[in-house]
Amino acid sequence: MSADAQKRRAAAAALDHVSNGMTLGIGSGSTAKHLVDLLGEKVRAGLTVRGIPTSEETRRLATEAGIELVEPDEMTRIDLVIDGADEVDPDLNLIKGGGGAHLREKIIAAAGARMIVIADKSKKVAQLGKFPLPVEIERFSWPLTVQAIRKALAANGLKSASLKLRPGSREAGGGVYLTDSNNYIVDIQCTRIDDAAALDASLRAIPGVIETGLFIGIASLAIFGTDRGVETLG
Ligand code: ABF
Repeated sequence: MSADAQKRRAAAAALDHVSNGMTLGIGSGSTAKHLVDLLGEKVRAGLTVRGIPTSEETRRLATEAGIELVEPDEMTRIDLVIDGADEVDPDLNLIKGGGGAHLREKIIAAAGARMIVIADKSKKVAQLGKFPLPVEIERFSWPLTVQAIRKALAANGLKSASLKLRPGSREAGGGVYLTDSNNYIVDIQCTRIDDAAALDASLRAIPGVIETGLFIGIASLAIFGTDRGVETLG
C-alpha cells in the first residue's frame, strides 16, 4: 500500500473523533488534504462543523469542499485540531513545518482543546531530528538571526548541525521561500535532537525567530495509517 493510501486511512480514522457542532482546526499538507476531502463528504452528507484553516492552501481546499470557515480574527473555542507531521516521537512531540505552514499550525494547535496527528507510519520515529527542523524567521537582518541560531545550536550540543535558508519553488519563481506570513524559513539538519524542549526554548528566545517546527506537549493522540489499518499512539 502506498504512503498516500496510509495517509488517507489515518485521516478517515481521525474523523471518528469529529462530531456535530465542533469547531475544527484543519491542518496543512498532503495528509490534511485527505482530511479536507473526507470531511467535505461528511459535511455534504449533513455534518455541521466549522473549520479554521492553518494555511492559505487549506483555506482554498476547504472552501472548495464546502466546509464553513471561521475567519482568523474571530475569537472562538477550537474543539479539536487535526494535522499532519513530519516526525512523531514516542512522547507525541513533533517536528512540523516541512510544508512551511508551522507558524499558523502551531497557533491553532496550541489554542485547540485537543490535537490529533494524522500520518503515514513512516512518520513514527524513536527520536526526533532526522527530518530537518524548520524555523520561521523574520526577513529583516536574517543573517544575524541565522548567526544567533548557530550559537543556540552549539549551546545545545548541536554544533555540527547544518543550516539552509529554504529556497522558493520553481513555480513560485525561485528565490527564497516565503511563508503565508511573508517570513523566511531556515531548515536545520540536526540528525538527532536529544532535548527537544530545551532546543525549542533556546531557539524561541532569539528575537528574529518567529516559530520553530518543534511541537512539544501539544498533541494528545497520533493516528498512523498502515497497510493493515491504523495504529494509535497516546
Ligand atoms: C503539515 O504538513 C506540516 O506541518 C508537515 O510539515 C506536513 C506533513 O506532511 P504530509 O502530510 O504532506 O506528509 O502537517
